[in-house]
Amino acid sequence: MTPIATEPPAPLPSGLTPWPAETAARYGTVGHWDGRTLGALLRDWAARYGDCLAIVAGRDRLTYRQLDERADRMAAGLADLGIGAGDRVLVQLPNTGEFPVLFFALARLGAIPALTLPAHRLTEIGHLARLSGAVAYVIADEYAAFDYRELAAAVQAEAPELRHVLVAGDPGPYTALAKVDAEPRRFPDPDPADVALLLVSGGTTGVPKLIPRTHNDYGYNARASAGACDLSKETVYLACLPIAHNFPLACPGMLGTLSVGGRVVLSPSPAPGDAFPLIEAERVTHTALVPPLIPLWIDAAEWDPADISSLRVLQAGGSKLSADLARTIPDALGCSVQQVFGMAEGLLNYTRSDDDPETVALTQGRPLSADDELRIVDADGRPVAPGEAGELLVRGPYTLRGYYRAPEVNATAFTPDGFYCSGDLVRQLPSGHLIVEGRVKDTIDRNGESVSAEEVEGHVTAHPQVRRCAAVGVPDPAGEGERICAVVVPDGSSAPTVQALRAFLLERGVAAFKLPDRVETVADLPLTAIGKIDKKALRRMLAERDGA
Ligand code: OOB
Repeated sequence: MTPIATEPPAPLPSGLTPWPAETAARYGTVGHWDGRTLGALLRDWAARYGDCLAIVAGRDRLTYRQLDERADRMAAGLADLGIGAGDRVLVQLPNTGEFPVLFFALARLGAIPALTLPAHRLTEIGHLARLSGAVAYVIADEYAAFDYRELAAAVQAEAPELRHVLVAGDPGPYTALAKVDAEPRRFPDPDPADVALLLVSGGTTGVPKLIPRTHNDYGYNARASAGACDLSKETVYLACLPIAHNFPLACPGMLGTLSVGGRVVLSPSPAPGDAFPLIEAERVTHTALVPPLIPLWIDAAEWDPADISSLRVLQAGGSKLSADLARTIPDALGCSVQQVFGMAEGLLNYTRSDDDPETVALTQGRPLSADDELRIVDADGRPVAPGEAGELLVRGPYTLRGYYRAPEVNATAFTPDGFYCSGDLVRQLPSGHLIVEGRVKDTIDRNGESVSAEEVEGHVTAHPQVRRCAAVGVPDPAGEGERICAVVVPDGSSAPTVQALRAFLLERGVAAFKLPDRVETVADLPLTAIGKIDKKALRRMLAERDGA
């Protein structure tokens, strides 16, 4: 098949860059896109699983039927405020019962939630409010010692189109979300091929971008994920990562669990103190974490009295899980581990329950869909030899064709034939499983050698005195390039010295040019809003330490 380099299709008024018509038709014919909206899906699930418990959040316990009815009432209430099809609504809620109700209420109206994370602040929210042209902003009153009503005042001052601020909890000067409630009525079903929601890009560089996801593609994302992860009516899924993130929302997360009649438990945070009692009380079977949280869970499991023996699968994704940590999970937490390499832009890779343990420990899974098209290319865009590392490009039935209102970014983030350039450096095994080697640009330029930060981190973390490590390049005082700085969270009272660490790596057979030149100790690594290591913040911290 020779792809013809054509101009990518122009975005629709909704901001969606559509798939080519023939491709869209094929995704429909093979059943990936089933033509149902997210709002219609909830109606079907309520018909099928009516009195089963769908959502547990604090004191809220909603059956499928109750969730369906509440979504209808809130949709009517939102419509009474003048919010309708195509309107964007900025949503910034923690994991509470209001989230699923609002999510489906907006879907029923054809209004489009832009899903921001509780950790976002004025820089991100102001930018996303302007970019989306949102007419409403939905917040909690307070969460994690932060008052979102004050943030709302600052955002409103910057974003003139923002007419409504709706507050879960004490509304202060704004409108209580609980009052957004009216007699249910039916609204015209939105076009399943159009935008259902906007996800925020997880990139650790630059300002966040908005990712349009359609009813068709997101429904498929959730349903296929539920299948690949063997979810069933018996599944009790604990959402402890922020529910606005793609991973707990639909990979398979909340939507995947609801699609098979399971139960979703929302935890206010991933801290063991919040999550463990819920696992015990609700007999949770599945949950998802980012790798930096897993050692905390393993520590807590040693002393926390809660019984977490119901847990069957821990999904780990969002950043690289080391093989060593993967191997310790079954004994330490009494469950199996599943690696998930995904992105808000679309493509998902899962290890499967029938993969052998070493494949689960060593790889980040294989693509979800038979129609995920992967290309692994070198710096010139040419396919690498099988098994070699290169940049992962992808297109498929749930991978975006363009960011929302971002023509300049789109010109470089996509190939002319519609592949998304992920920036991830991967290698693919003959089995189809991928190994993530790092980011294409997360390299340290040391004496003319390009060193993968991720590779250094893997070796350093293997040292018994190292709990976590992030490798970053710092300016070389003696020359043009960079030196390798290993920023280390010690395991125990002290980190290894730079000499000890270098000796340890040499012992492992690591090339001399990859050895850290410097070790910095920190109590904790700075994390992004979802809990990945924040290298931008780390570089700032090192520059401050160096008095630059
Ligand atoms: C998930 O989504 P995002 O959008 O927050 O971040 C995507 C990026 C990927 O491009 C990759 O660089 C990194 O996060 N990543 C991983 C990884 N999973 C994601 N890097 C190494 N190993 C992994 N397992 O993070 C996300 C979305 C859906 C499901 C799971 C994670």
